[in-house]
This record gives sequence, C-alpha cells and structure tokens, in this order.
Amino acid sequence: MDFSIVKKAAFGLAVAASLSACMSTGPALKSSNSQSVAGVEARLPYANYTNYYGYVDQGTAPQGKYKGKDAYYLYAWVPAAVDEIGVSMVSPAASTPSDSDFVNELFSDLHESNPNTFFDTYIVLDRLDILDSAKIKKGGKSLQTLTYNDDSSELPANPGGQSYNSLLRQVSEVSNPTKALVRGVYRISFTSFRGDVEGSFEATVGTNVPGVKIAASLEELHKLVNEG
Ligand SMILES: [Ca+2]
Repeated sequence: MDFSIVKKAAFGLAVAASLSACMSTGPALKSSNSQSVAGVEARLPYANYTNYYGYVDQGTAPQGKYKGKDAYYLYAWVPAAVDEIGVSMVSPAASTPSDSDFVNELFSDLHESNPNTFFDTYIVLDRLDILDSAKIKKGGKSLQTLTYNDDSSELPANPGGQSYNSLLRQVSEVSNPTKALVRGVYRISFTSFRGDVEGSFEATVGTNVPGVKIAASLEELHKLVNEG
C-alpha cells in the first residue's frame, strides 16, 4: 500500500473540514498536520472525532496502577488502520454531550450536581493485542505504551486557570510492528499526579476514520462494536 497517498487523502479531507468550519474553530484537539493561512501556521482538525463523557466518584474502583497511582481505563475500538491518533482529556467536562457521544452512567447521575468537581488529568495511550472485533470481551494485554501527556496549553485551562488538561498525538510507524496504528483496541489510562482523581471529564479521540467507539470496559466495548 502506498501510505503517502492515504495520508494525502486524509490531509485533503482535513483541509476541507477546516475550511467548511468557517467561523468555528472546532474541537481543541487538533492533528499534527498544519496549514498556513495568511502567514499564520494553524493545526488542522482530525477528520473524525469521538467523545466520551465520564465521572469518577470517590467510590469508583480504580482499574489499575500507573507509576504507583490509581489508574482508570477507557478502551477505544479503531476499525481501520490510521495514520495518526490524537487523544485529549479535559476536567471538568465543559460541553454538553450530543446524541453521537458516549456517556457514562455516573456522568449522567453526578455531573449536573457537581459541575465544578475536577482533577488534574494525566493520560497514557497503549496499544492492546486485540485485533479481532469478535474477541474484544476475551481481553488482552498491552503490546506497547505509545505515548503519554500530563499538561497541554492547547486545551482550555481548568477552573483554577491552570493548563493541567492533557493532549497527546501518536503518528503511525508503519515499519515498526508495535507502533503501527492498525485496526484494534487501544487503551487510554488516566490518573493524576496532583491530587486524587475525582469529578467529571470529557475524553476525545481524533483519527482520519469514522466508527471509533469508546467504553469504560472491554465487555461494554464488545457490545458497542458487535451489537451496534
Ligand atoms: Ca495534567
């Protein structure tokens, strides 16, 4: 496969999406591709975005540990090979979920009464060894930690005015089997290195393919992917 052609096509789509956006600047999560407009270099949006709204309560059991801290997971199904994947996490959630967004039950129950409970996000992206959509619920292990991020000034600041929200991008390395962004399940681990994880968050995944789905467990992701 000629990868450069695929990449150019995705770039073209992103340019079209950017131009059609007109006045709106779109999601804060942008791709690594940029375009010069009137001498100003601006990052282009991804062609497709998937949003997940969640809430971590004091009673929410952590799913693992990351460098000694309690960690929570989100799982994303990416239905085709992608040239790049971007992930952002903002806390507290600042926007309202739309019909196409994935919304955790706890978010629906607790966000409205606790709109300002937030945490300092830290995200880690792993590729899991789950390639077959029919076997998602059987589980798998991490093949490779791809990248991570603590703080990004590209995202809106938290209510305290601090740029502590997280944004990462990973570009596919087609020649490296563990860093090629193939169809499969990716895990977003999140934690905090300043305080505890408590409050609402909005996670966004950007790619050049439609059909990315996000869930808080592999069982739930399995259902979303296989039962629509
Ligand atoms: Ca942070």
